[in-house]
Amino acid sequence: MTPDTARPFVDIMPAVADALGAGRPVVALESTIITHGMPYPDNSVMAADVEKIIADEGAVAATIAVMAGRIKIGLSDGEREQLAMTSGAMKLSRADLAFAVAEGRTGGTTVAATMICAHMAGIRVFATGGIGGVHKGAEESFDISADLDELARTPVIVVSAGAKAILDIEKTLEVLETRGVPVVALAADVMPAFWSRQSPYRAPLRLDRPQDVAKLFDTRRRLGLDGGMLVANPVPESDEIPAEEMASYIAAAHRAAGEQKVAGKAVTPFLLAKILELTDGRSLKTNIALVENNARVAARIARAL
Ligand code: PSU
Ligand code: MN
Repeated sequence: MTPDTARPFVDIMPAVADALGAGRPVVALESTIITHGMPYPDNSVMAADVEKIIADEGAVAATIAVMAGRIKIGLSDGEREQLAMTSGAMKLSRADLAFAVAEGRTGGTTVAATMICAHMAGIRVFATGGIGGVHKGAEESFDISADLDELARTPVIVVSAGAKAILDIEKTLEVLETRGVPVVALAADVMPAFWSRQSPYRAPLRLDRPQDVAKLFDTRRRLGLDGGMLVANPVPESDEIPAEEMASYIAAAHRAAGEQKVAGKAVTPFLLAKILELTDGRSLKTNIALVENNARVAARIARAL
């Protein structure tokens, strides 16, 4: 764990500590998706299912969150359920992780904060739904997720279904390239778009197997190249909502956000909730399926490492 001074703030679940000590595969999971990304009880069911998928693949799951000021690396069933039911949880990124710890608060960790905590614990692979990125209209709002900077600096592999399709995927790819983050589509030539298997944009890099991703990560480390990597894993065909169909829901959700002047951290949770409503719950089903799919791939990458 780096740095050593972080230790007093971190609780590593015994099963996770044992696996890390023995060099067995561990996959980190984020918790903003639990506190802000999905409604209760779907969030709780999803969080438990994803942990089970990772276990079935022969790896140990570590869901990361801050609870009453403690950085939790792995949650018990009871803690996970408690977090899923919490209504006032913070949404924690690099900017406010220490605030939550210092003030004894509870919060879901975003991709950025989960990467930081995973790295503290020595976990190298992490599964989520979709990363944050450059929001549409960022040239006016300056709304660019801290997830992108974290990918540039913290050496963790993030397995996602791409950037969430509510974002400007093209600009997100540009920023990732500028910041030196390898973006690898898994067994695909184009970037996936979260709920949809395809976006109009070519993936910067393509690899076909989890072990190839592990090899690239190891090669980067051995070359002394800092920072993380983004794996873009398309949602399974049976669960996807085609991009043409999503486009109108996404546009309507953006209109509603504009009318209600939603800003800052609230934007992503608002858009996800609005799209859930507009699709009558179908987007949630797809979101759960893609997270499960990412967890499976992350476990295979962790095993290959
Ligand atoms: N993936 C999902 N649902 C989510 C998120 C990811 O399927 O809610 C969360 C992640 O925690 C990600 C965050 O870091 O959304 C991005 O928020 P923002 O755009 O405010 O940086
Ligand atoms: Mn933002």
